[in-house]
Amino acid sequence: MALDQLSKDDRLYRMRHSAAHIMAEAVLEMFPEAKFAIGPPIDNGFYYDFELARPLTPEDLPDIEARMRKRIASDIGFEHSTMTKAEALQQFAGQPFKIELIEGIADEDVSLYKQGTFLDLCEGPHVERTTEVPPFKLTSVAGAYWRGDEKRPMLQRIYGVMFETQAELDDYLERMEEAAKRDHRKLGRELEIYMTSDLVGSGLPLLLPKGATIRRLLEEYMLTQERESGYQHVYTPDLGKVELYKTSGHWEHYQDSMYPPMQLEHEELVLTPMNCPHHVLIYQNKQHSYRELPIRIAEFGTMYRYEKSGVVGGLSRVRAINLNDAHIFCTADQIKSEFAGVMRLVERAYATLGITDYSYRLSLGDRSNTEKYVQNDAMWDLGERVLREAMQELNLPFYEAPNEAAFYGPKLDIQVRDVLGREETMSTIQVDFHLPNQFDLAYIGEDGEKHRPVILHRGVIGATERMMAYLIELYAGAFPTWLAPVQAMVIPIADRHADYAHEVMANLRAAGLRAEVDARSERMNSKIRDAQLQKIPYMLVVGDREAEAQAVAVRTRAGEDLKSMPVFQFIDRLKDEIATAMEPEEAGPDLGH
Ligand code: TSB
Ligand code: ZN
Repeated sequence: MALDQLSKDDRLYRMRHSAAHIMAEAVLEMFPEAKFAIGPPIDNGFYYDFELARPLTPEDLPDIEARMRKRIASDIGFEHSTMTKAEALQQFAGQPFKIELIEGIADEDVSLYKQGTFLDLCEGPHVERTTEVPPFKLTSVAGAYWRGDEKRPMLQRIYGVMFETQAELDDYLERMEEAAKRDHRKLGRELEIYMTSDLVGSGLPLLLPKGATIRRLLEEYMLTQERESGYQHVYTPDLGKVELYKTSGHWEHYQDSMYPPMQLEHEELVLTPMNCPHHVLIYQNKQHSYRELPIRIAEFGTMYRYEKSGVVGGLSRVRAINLNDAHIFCTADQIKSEFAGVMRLVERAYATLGITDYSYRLSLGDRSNTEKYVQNDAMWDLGERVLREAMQELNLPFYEAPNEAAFYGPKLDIQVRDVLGREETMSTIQVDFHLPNQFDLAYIGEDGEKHRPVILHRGVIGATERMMAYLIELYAGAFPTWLAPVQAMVIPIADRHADYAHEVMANLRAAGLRAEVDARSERMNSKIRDAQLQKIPYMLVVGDREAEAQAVAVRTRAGEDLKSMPVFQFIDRLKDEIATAMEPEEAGPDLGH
């Protein structure tokens, strides 16, 4: 079929798929011993996985590209054929990954495509001739496990991007370049927000003073909001006995994500993968009457999860997670109003943080997967119904995702996208009828009898690490003043102004603001530039005139000159700005305040 008659998606699918084959042929020419795995089209491009005698470097990519272009220009056809499995096994002798794929095919015959010297096991479809392949670029090499399984060999994956026109390709590459500038891993290092160390381990970032300031500000903000909303804060240890997690069900359904037990004297301890069991025990510490409910137990709790090494990275997916966690113990009648209360907290926090681009995902359990999810259809039905109704009553749109629930119940997740467009969960509200049963939780009802409470698990700003990664990228490091680790840099014009500069800094600090002095003997302009590069909101330049008038000459990081003003006036101005930012007009949907 002629390419131009197909839908754009079909055309791009064939083109990208064909480019993957052409890339494989180029790699075969460079590495005759190469072992081939799979090479599918993906969003924006394609990849192919290989096992090669040496690691590829980015410098190899132009060479591979040049070989591909030569093949594309030669206008070679893609030829389809079939053979029996037995023939295919012979044909692909010495290609262990292809052999494994052939063995996994149910049909008698297998489908193949050939272009030039490269024959591949493949269902197609492809373009007819190599000249139909449009502009592309190879972008990176990464490690990828065969079949995504970390117990299988690690292969090398070459990624390419491809669009129908050069303009679309250029546009995409430009957007990626912009995104790379905002990448929180790059900015996190440059702005001294966090570091990592091989000696500590992957997924275990260390927050530097500036990162610690941001995290503390996020925590203080949420603690205030939660106190106002009737939450009680607790502190619980990062360890617990295996027994505890056997009771809760984590041991049975969540063990893959847990660190192995530590045997000590006569105890077996694990790092907590979630805070719920500890909070449940706090609820159980005394008897509760229906009049006390809902009881909202909150903690910035640390959870330790064994996330696969391939997926941890920067701050967005870590192995020690500091979660803005809470467990709400309530009656069945209170679920919806508590749910709405959490939504209000989320809306308010997002408005303050400047997060506007997000969607609601109803995350469901796969009931046939009894390893991952507790088995109890009635419970799943009820949880899902409650969440659906709660969202409908709030008039909030949501989409559904199978196999994304917690092991104990369905969740309503709030999804954001990182600079590269990858979706991740920031906030979550979960309905749980399971843990209350496991721990035999009760409250005394109006009738004087024991009743079972429900637990709502929730994270409003989610994990502080993930939130920080998101905010760094959202603001490209230029945090709003209330969240900026350093709000004002005082810059003395000459050494003789250093004393006055320190006086200004002390005044700002006494007013609760975060200020520093750049006392280096650099030129003033280069100090201003450095402060701008550090994305510090205000630069306060001080010389003879300012010292005399108890003033500061104010510049913003955007390059605006606000001229000279008395120190106290600058302090008032900053405090106003912060107060306004922290009580924004609520933009989101009306959740019935
Ligand atoms: C909300 N027990 C509940 C809690 O009470 C719980 O732990 N839920 S969770 O497993 O869904 O995790 C809560 C949130 O933590 C997620 O929504 C996500 O925002 C964040 N999170 C989970 N794993 C990671 C990770 N590896 N790195 C960063 N953040 C994570
Ligand atoms: Zn929980």
